[in-house]
Amino acid sequence: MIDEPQSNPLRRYIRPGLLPTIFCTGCGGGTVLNCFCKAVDELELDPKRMLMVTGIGCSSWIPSPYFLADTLHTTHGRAIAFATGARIMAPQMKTVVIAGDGDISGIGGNHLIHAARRNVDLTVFMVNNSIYGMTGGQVAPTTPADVTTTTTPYGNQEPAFDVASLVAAAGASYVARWTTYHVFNLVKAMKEALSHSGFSFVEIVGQCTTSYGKAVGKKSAAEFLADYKARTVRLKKAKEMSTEELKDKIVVGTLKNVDEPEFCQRLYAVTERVSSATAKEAAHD
Ligand SMILES: Cc1ncc(C[n+]2csc(CCOP(=O)(O)OP(=O)(O)O)c2C)c(N)n1
Ligand SMILES: [Mg+2]
Repeated sequence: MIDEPQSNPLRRYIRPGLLPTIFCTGCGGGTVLNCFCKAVDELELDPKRMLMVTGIGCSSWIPSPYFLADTLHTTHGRAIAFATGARIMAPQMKTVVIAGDGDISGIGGNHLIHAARRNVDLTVFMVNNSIYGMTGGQVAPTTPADVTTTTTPYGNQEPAFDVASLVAAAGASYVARWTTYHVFNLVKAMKEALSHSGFSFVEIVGQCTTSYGKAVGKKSAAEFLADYKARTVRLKKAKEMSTEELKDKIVVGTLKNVDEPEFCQRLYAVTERVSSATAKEAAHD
């Protein structure tokens, strides 16, 4: 995105004076920001009634400072914990988390699964670049096996998390996965997630042309996007494929979209019940 206010109607969602972004050339962060602005615009959401919560990492810069709304830029791995508290106390705000794979599924993994289990009304966009990008390319729980990173010089000996499946199994009521190649599908999924009541989660497989590019020998966004295109399998087709056939594939689509009781509403209802019972008891005393 170029900092020319009149050139792009989505420019009004970006905090003034900050473009071009500080993202590396070819980084997927700009695409995610662009798609998010588009989703907000198409849904006609008022950014004044949105709270963006994030942690630490390159992907955490997408909402903060770039998106022009209230932001809570928290510590590494704690975005969902802060967002849960904010969502409970400020239900008038649409609470959205955008952060990296390390932040959300590594250090913040426990917050993630419990927020999903509780079905807290949060929208979470996890940018999965398969690495700790900002800190120079350390292995993440999402790094595929055998990839050589700065902390796995002989190749990663651990399998990668399938974060979208993990979150779906933990109890989230909306879960999807797309890549930065699939911009139209991504905008649609973002709109669905933002419109959903309950824990909604979109895993966005996106390129880190610097740290992960170094790890896998890719230099440009074009190389990454061609690779995403080649390795993507739609969920429906994936269901007919064997584990062996699905090795190295990126399964995309809506993994889950159900209506389940949402945590904050349950919390407000029980609080109301207990406080009116306490008030009645006090009136009898
Ligand atoms: C408690 C704590 N541990 C470690 C760090 C260092 N640190 C900052 S960002 C980061 C990883 C970022 O990776 P990710 O969340 O995937 O974001 P990316 O930069 O890849 O978008 C780490 C390890 C920190 N800031 N705080
Ligand atoms: Mg990362």
